Amino acid sequence: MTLDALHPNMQAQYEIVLERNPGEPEFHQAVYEVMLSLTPIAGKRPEYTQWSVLKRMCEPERQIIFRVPWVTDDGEVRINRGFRVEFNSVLGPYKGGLRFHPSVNLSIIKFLGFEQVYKNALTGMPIGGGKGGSDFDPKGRSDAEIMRFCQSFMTELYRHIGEYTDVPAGDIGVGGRELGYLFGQYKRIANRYESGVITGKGLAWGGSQVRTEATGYGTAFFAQRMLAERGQSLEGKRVVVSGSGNVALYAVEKVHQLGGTVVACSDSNGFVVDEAGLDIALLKEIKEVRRGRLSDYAAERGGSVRHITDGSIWEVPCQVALPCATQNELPEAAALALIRGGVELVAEGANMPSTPEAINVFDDAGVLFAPGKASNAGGVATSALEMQQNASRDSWTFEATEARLETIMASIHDRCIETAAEFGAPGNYVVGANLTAYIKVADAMVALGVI
Ligand code: NDP
Ligand code: 2IT
Repeated sequence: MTLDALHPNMQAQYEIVLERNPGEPEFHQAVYEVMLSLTPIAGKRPEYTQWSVLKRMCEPERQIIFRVPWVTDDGEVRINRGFRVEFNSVLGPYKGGLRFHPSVNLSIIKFLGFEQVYKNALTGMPIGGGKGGSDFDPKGRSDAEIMRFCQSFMTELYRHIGEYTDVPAGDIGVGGRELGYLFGQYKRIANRYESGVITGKGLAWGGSQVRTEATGYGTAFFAQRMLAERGQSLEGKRVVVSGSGNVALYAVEKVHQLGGTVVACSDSNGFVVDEAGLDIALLKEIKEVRRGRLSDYAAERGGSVRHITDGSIWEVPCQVALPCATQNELPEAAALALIRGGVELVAEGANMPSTPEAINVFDDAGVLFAPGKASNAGGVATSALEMQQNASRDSWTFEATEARLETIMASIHDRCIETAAEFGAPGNYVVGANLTAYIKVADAMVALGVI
């Protein structure tokens, strides 16, 4: 991430971001990646890069940090920190997930919120961008502890959110169970059944078909479209997916439905290699129902499955790689290992899993690369479909909703390709995604004035 790589018009602005946000490396990284993509319009299209637009884009509209006290099953008082960064509402209410993970801090929530603004713009839906969460670690906690934590978290958050204001959803460590407790507490405090205040809800209480599957399915649809553009498909491809949470599981499922074979996935303790192709039913049972580990998968699946705890999943040879775990999980050395293993395409299911150095390696080697803000946008797009169903008190079938998701992913793909070609970077999905989204947000910010 060198200053020299940025267009001269961007350098001073990036330096200000560094100065105003010390100690926030993930946030710096996310801003840098977008600024790098602005080169084709910097100096040429002043209406998009004028100081105030970019400067305002780098400053969240509102940042909320709060104490979350809760009591363990043993009667101990614990204090966590809660965050909600309401980044940009020029296109619609703030929209973005909540992450519960011990690594959460302001830098991580700001990078995620910044990414979300552009991702949400790419979906074509009327949603702004925000993100939140807590440094709470849900691992090993009982249901009752999770519930008390969620209730305490919402007791502060409720005053900041609303169907027309800010609409949270899930992210790492926040799934259907947590969203249920969060929505329940909101409903109780607000004394109204405001379905559209949270997305990712259960099907019995206002949720949408396909929202659970949407991010992983969308990532696979996006990869399929990238291949189709080159007269290929996922059929017969050897695929590696990192992570084994919500996004990873449904990426695996859709890749299998599209004829590919996923031979490896991971969690924070290691990865499994299953040459016959991962058994998705067993994986879902272990991860979603039992909240177990990949070591359980290896033990129960038997055969030649290997559980490896001292290496990198990116050493497993594959043609398609879908990083679906967390930020910066795919550094330069991993990119080089993937290339040695014959990778042809990388599509990000996670947010910012590849470092800038890794992306350079893929570029130089001619590997097709899709950034998360394009390829994982299916989750938030389906959240917007959930809001649409809630607003009209309707619910759609699985088939109809999945068809909408597939169309949205195709249209994001095609817009990226068109914009990249228009601005002299044909086939570059990073430039295509960042410029498409940036121009959309910038246009709206100019139209709405200095606010
Ligand atoms: P989950 O909590 O369901 O799963 C996360 C997975 O990643 C787990 O397998 C977890 O392993 C692994 N993981 C998380 N943090 C780390 C870490 N620091 N080191 C190693 N492994 C880690 O989260 P999701 O599947 O929802 O999210 C995965 C990624 O996708 C995130 O980047 C998220 O921001 C992004 N995303 C999620 C969307 C959604 O709708 N849920 C939408 C778009 C993007 P372990 O269980 O061992 O911790
Ligand atoms: O990163 C993401 O896009 C999400 N975690 C989903 C956000 C949402 O509001 O559905």
